[in-house]
Amino acid sequence: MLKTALITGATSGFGKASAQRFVEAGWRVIATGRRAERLQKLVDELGADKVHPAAFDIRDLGAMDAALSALPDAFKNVDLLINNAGLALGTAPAQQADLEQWNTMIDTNVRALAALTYKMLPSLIERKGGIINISSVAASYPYPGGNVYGATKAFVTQFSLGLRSDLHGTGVRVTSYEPGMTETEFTLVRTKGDQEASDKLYQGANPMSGDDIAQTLLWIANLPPHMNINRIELMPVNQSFSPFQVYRSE
Ligand code: NDP
Ligand code: 8X3
Repeated sequence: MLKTALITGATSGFGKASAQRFVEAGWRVIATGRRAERLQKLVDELGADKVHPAAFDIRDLGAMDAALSALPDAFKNVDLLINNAGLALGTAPAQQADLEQWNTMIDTNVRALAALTYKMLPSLIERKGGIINISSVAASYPYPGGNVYGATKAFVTQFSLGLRSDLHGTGVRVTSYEPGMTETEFTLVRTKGDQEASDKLYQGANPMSGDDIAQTLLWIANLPPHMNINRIELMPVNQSFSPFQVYRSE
């Protein structure tokens, strides 16, 4: 029987590559994001019987409800929720940051993710489905300018582990997926469209790609149903850890 994945943030990066990989592997995909034309491209590429586009701003809970109510019969039974839509905004230290940017990250990465999960739980429990929450290495390793972004991802990781506890005995699997540097539109969004800054960050680093991420997400989804990956952390080989910073007075 065909399985169905609801993948948020499927217009770009991890989400788009995952929609492609999952459909290629025989899944149906509900693909969400604000950019409707990009979702339509996925439908054109992968087929209307395999991809259902749901264009809405994930922070708009009314639009989320409407999109869930409008799912066609063939896409109604969701087996896997991939909570991927998210963003970082800014790299300034907290004392110089923009409060609006903080609110946008909290509304998208935390509030919307929690709301969609809440709304999907009854059907995921009924189907013994799965949830993969896209967290980040930023959840565990603080870095200058990571402030609220890292904190939103720490929420995602801890929420995932809490869900594991609450869903004990239901058969529902939950994974906190915590990647490091991956070249997508992430840095372009973070820097408000600074292509040069994005290129500079990834240049020579051999970062992971959206498709690398998609392949591992598919691997997790296809594991035998008695196995649960609680947390998984990935980095490109060229990324690792640095020493603590130490401020020295004169
Ligand atoms: P992209 O910017 O390439 O993709 C982000 C996706 O999120 C887009 O499809 C975008 O869709 C969607 N999205 C953002 N805001 C909203 C919104 N308000 N409503 C609906 N959809 C929204 O970045 P990535 O693929 O890299 O990021 C995917 C996830 O991975 C994010 O949660 C990110 O934090 C996380 N991550 C990324 C890492 C990296 O190095 N790239 C590393 C670790 C984690 P649209 O704009 O069309 O609405
Ligand atoms: C994205 C990875 O290191 O840029 O979550 O915060 S990082």
